[in-house]
Amino acid sequence: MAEALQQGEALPEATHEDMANAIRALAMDAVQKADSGHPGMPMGMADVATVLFTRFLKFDAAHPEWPDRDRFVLSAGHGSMLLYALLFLTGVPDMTLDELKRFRQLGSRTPGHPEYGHAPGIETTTGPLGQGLGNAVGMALAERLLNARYGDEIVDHHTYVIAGDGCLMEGISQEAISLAGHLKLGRLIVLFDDNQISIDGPTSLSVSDDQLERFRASGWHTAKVDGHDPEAVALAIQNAKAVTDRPSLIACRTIIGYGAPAKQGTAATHGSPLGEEEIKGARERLGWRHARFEVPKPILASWRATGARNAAAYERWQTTVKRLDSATRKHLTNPVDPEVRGKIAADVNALKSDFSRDASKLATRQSSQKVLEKLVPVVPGLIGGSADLTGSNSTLTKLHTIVKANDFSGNYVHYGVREHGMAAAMNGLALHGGIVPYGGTFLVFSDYCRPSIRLSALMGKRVIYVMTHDSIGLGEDGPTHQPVEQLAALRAMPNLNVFRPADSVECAECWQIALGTEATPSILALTRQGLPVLRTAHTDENLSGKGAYVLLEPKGRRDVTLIATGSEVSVAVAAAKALQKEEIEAAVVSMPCWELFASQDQGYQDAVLGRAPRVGVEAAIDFGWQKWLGPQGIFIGMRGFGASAPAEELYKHFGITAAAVETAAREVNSKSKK
Ligand SMILES: Cc1ncc(C[n+]2csc(CCOP(=O)(O)OP(=O)(O)O)c2C)c(N)n1
Repeated sequence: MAEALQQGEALPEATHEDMANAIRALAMDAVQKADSGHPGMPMGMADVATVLFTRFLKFDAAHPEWPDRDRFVLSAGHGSMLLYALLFLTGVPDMTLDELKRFRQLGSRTPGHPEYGHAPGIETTTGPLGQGLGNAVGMALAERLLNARYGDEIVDHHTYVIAGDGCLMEGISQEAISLAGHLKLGRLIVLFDDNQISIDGPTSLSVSDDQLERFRASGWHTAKVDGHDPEAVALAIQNAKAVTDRPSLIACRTIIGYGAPAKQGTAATHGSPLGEEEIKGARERLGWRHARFEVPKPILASWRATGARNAAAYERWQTTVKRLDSATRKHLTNPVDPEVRGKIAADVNALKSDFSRDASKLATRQSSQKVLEKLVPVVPGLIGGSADLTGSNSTLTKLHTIVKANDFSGNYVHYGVREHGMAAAMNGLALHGGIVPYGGTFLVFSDYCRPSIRLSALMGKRVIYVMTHDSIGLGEDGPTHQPVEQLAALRAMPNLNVFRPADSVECAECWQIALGTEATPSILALTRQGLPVLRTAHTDENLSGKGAYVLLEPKGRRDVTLIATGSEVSVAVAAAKALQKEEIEAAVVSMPCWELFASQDQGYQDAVLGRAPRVGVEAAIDFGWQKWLGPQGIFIGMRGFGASAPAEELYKHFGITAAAVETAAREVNSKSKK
């Protein structure tokens, strides 16, 4: 048991070694108690982390949400006990010794890998290797963007990352490193746990990169140190901080499982408990004579002093920030406050009214651009971008200026052809706070972003993915570029709103929802091809907000319900009109967001879907559609990959036409009468 500290008690200062060993002991003990986990990395990086926290990291354990704190990202998330031990030792509220004892147990704040939101000080969810590094690039970018807006007195901090061999082997690391180097993110400092071990054994089994050369080639400052020499580590961090025009990599040569007598330096320490014998030996070797989970008073006191080291700086910052007017101050942490929400609603309604009167066809990607033209000045911290498809995604407006390495006053990022890096960076931008990121690519390349989209969803962050060219409707680029299974795959992901607006009016509504939804990321699946306006009668109500609604209701009975999304809603409307001539009364349900519709009460769902037999229309595969169509329903859509041809021909070729919908409607209608 850690002994309770009395306030003001004078205790001798603990040595660096003692403080680092406290991390090692807690990691060994917690992993052993849980009977699973990764002791090797926390034991190996304990020295580096101790130097970083005791001498450099600007944070205040009593106020872990301080917006101007340095960010610490544990990209090598399997080493979660390193982070949990640091948070406990420095005195972050909620991270108690009991939580360490409940490592990896249900409902604890200490799950197997660090999960954002489980305790303050966990800056991001890590575990999928490389993602933390990608997030950190976004955080470091956020810092510069907000610094350009708020000034040095309000925003002036560093982003530190611990990344392992695994993080650097992952492809995403290349995108992240390259983007950070290009943007010259000088306040990003990566501490590479250069222990030359991964799960299968020595890294020489699978990699021979010269990591320093690799980072240097992307414009980074690099250094190499003995990760068990605290002075060398401190000097390297100090030097890295002095290099302000480039991000820094410090390769810290460490011994995985440092202190474990038989296992240190081997993959055996990576992901399994060390075992009682080995732990006993490690305690002896490290000179740690204390019981399990015991941190002696002087050592804990030194750690707590580290946690309180910046208390005065925090107070000073609080005084400074009070000088800002209240709206600007609020936007630093909450860019879409109620006032901004009100402005968005007013602008969206004005736009919807304009759109509803416009007879010309417009692709939803273009409608989206028009929405952005209105909202860019309204939403503080709205940062756009695209992975080199700016013109195609229509993500840039006349009101944007470009973010550049030496000028962060802009609000649009050319992410380059780095979809995965963009998505991970957008997570970092959102996690940092003060920023609402959106970024574009083709919907088919959502697959390239998917691991990061999953983390936006898991963490519950407002990241807006503008994914255009959302079906065979993109035409001639062919099946490599035509998404068919992506909508279903994205809809399978929990806590992700997948929007597929049918026209400009719905597009404006979907943007409004995406911007107003703080704890859920959004996909806006938008067309390349022009679409007619279907919502010709203006209403202030955001009909897309319920996920689906009746767009066209027959006057009398309903013989059939046609359910469609996006570009196929107009196909359904055409079919409904044709069916009426045959006295088949068809309702059309537009369903821009399955997830929001599924969250409505049963009464609303029943009212919208009705009792008549159903036909679904979407230029994608049918996976998931049964939920809405029932066993008797018919789906009109794709059965396999697309083809290269003009869009209109493709719709005919694949049988996604009003005529096909009419035939299906006749069939379900006559079956229901039998
Ligand atoms: C994307 C991804 N792939 C695979 C894994 C499984 N995994 C966890 S740790 C690890 C090895 C990491 O090696 P290294 O970064 O050197 O960590 P160390 O052995 O030094 O702790 C692997 C393959 C993962 N967590 N994420």
